[in-house]
Amino acid sequence: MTPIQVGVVMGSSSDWETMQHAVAILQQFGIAFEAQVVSAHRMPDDMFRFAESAVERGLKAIIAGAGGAAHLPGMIAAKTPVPVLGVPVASRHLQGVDSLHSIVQMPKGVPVATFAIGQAGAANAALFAVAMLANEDPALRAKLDAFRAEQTEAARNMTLPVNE
Ligand code: RP5
Repeated sequence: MTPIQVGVVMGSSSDWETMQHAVAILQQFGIAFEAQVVSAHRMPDDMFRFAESAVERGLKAIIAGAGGAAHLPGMIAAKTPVPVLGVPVASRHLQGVDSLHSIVQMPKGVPVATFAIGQAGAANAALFAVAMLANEDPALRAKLDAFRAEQTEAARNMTLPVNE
């Protein structure tokens, strides 16, 4: 079995609607991953165990999504040198601006790569993880190139009602 390369964690099952878009990209590229709920506030000991074991379990990147007081990505980054990619989940009252600020404003020395709020951020975090892994994997790089080429073609084929 291929060893797990990417860990996907989120603060609540309510984040799945957003975070499934990260998982879909990892599946599309055939990346071995694990996905689970790890709440910074409701299960802090589990969060530390997850972060502390990331290196020995061979994780190359961790995609962490959270909403509101979104401390999960930053606290995981505080406990592991494995790169953490943070996804701000849109919150009910502040539409994810709170999540974005919570994730992006890390103190110097403990970085979290922070992506856009919501679905685009989740998908892009996974694409970023793929790009990192592709540095050491020519076959994966070829898949990423093909993905980009298809995307370019789709954009070129876009039409506007005014021209039809
Ligand atoms: C955060 O609180 C989670 O990441 C989630 O975005 C938010 C709300 O969680 P639930 O109350 O829906 O479980 O920790």
